[in-house]
Amino acid sequence: MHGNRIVQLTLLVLFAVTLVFAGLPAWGQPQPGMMKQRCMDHFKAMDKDQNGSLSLEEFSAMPHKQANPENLFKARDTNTDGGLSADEFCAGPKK
Ligand SMILES: [Ca+2]
Ligand SMILES: [Ca+2]
Repeated sequence: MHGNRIVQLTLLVLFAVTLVFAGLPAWGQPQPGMMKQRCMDHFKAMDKDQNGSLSLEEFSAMPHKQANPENLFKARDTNTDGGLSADEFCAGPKK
């Protein structure tokens, strides 16, 4: 039936439009949770012994643009316990 085909086409277009609009927010600016998640993945990849803390050695294994990873490490070690927790690592250097 000719009419049936138009209904099917309309439904298909509506479906496609819904998909695009549902997907748009994800393609827009990064959501705060996504940035954190990416940082956590990074942290886990660097935590070689997986004790939930980055030692200076583990931190230094990351290729840094700066010549002195120890300074970067100390700037992030907020509680100065000699290890970086995921929170310390993701929070970035202290002010
Ligand atoms: Ca570790
Ligand atoms: Ca620490």
